[in-house]
Amino acid sequence: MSYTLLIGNKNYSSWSLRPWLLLHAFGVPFSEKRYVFDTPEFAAEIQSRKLSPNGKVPVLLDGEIVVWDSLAMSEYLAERHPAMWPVDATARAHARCACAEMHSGFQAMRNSMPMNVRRSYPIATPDADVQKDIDRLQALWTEARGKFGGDGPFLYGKFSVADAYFAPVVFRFNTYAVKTTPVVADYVKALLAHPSMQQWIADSAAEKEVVDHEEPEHIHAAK
Ligand SMILES: N[C@@H](CCC(=O)N[C@@H](CS)C(=O)NCC(=O)O)C(=O)O
Repeated sequence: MSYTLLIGNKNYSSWSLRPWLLLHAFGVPFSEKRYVFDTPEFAAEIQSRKLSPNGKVPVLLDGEIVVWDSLAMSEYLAERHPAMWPVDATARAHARCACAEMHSGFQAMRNSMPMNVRRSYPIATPDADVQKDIDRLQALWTEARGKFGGDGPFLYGKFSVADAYFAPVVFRFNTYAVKTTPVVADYVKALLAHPSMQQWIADSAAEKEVVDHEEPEHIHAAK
C-alpha cells in the first residue's frame, strides 16, 4: 500500500490538513507533494485538472485510484484502517453528522477567519453570523465530549476522523483568539498538543510563501 497526498500550503490549506492529519496521526505511511498556491505549477498541475479532477487540493492517490474530496478520503481511508471512526455505532453516527456539517457549513466563519496557522490575529467581537457559527461549533463539540468523550481528550475520546475534520477550526480559534467555554478550551488545547498537529505547525512555520489575499489584514480591510 502506498498513498500519495497532494496538498497546498500547510499554513493556509485547511482542506489539505484533514487527510494529512488523519494519515499522520494513525501512522499510515504516505508521501506528500506540496503545490504552492498562486504559482504556475499549481495552475499547470492542479487547477488545469491534470492531477486533480476538480482543480483543487487535496488529492489522494492510491495506485490508479484518485480520491479528490476530503470527506470521501476519510471514508476511503477508514474502510482500509477501521479504527479511524469511533467504534460505537451511536458515536460513529454523531461523528459522521458532525463531519458532514463541517464539510458543507460554517461559511461565515470560514470567510471571516481563514486558516492561517502561523498568525495570531485576535478578533475581539466577531460579526453576528460568525458568532452564530462559533456558537454552533461549541455546542457540537460540547455535546460530543459530554456524550462520547470518556476515553480520551478528543471529541469522541480517542483521536478520530472528526478531530482531523475540525483541526482547521481549532487552528482558527487559536489564531483569532476566539472566546470559548472551558470544555472547548480544553479540547482546543488537547488537539493543538497532538504530535501530528505540532508537526503541521512546524511545517507551516518553515514555509516562506505569503499569500496576501489570505492574510487577515486583507480580508478585514476589504469589508
Ligand atoms: N471539497 C474539497 C475542497 C477543496 C478546496 O477548496 N481546496 C482549496 C484549497 S484549501 C483549493 O484547492 N483552492 C484552489 C482553487 O480553488 O483554485 C475537499 O473537501 O477537499
